[in-house]
Amino acid sequence: MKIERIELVHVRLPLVGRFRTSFGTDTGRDTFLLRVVGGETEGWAEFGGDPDPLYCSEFAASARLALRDHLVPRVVRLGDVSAAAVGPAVAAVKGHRLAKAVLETAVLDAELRSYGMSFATYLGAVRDRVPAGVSVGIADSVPELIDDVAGYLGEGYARIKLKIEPGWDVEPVRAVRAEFGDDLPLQVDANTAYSLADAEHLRRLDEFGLLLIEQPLAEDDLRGHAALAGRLRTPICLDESITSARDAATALELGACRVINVKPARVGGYLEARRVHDVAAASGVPVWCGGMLETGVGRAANLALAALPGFVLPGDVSASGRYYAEDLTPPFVLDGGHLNVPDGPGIGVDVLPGPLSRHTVSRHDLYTR
Ligand code: OSB
Ligand code: MG
Repeated sequence: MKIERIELVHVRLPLVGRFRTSFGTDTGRDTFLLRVVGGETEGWAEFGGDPDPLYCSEFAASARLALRDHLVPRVVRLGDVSAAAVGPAVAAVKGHRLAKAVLETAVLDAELRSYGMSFATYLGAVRDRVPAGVSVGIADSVPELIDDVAGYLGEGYARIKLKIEPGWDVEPVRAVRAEFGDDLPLQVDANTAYSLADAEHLRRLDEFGLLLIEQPLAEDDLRGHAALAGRLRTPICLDESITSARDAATALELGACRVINVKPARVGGYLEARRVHDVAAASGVPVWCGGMLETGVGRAANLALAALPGFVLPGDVSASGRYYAEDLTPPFVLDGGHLNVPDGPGIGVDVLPGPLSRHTVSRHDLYTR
């Protein structure tokens, strides 16, 4: 494919409710879409980060610069561009995985649309629907949290993840267990808010039969996670720490985790995400698909990934309505606690012009031929 144009569309959508984590509170999603036009085809992808470097070091403005000055020129220079060639072309640029991911994904969408293949087929999906989990933010009080969880369970969500932080951990988990019972698939996510000195405190979570505790310690503390794993019965799952398939292999070798949250953006794209899946599967380690509050554009591709055989736990891939009153694509809706995996060409959904224009802040060309 010869690339004719790469356009960056800055979008901003209000969230239906605020989303609080140990690192901040979001009331909206402020990100950008990349549109790659080539020959007879075009592809879309969503940047999987935020305006602030609080979840990871990258942020929207850093990604725009990385794309404009370093990644797009290297890819366009290839002439005939394929998704498989994007990674090697940008490998000399250190880091900037979220920026690399959005570029590779947009090229992949364009490429797959040109020959009518879905992401699901391309990646090796083995399911046409996946169970939906939901990530529940920190609430102002335990009764409000119980209301939030009850609402999601009423909608049919198959698994609940509670965001935790010091001061909001044992009590909310105890209350959710007391209200909804021991059979509810339940897990927690700390987003790096603890230190190894909290090991005894975190051990108090063991009595609640959680599926896992996600990223309790700093992202670069694999040794600490391995030490903590020796003191907890609850399996440790890593999110922020895993930025590549090599990281995954290292973390498993060190005993730093027993489960991996795979986020395509965090590892540099869907091709590397599949390699993370393969590394975990080779060790019999379960993985699940994480989320970054994506619009339908990012969600569609995540659903295809979540349909791979090693994704044996429900992911943070929820219905559009959990995030947005109006999505940028036809909304993803729950069907018996599941979401259907798109089977149309590329990501399998189209960006809707009306919603896109209502939520667009600005558009810029990063490249025109
Ligand atoms: O740590 O998994 C996380 C959202 C933004 C940034 C980081 C995380 C999350 C979530 C929500 O937990 C996942 C989602 O529903 O998209
Ligand atoms: Mg997480």
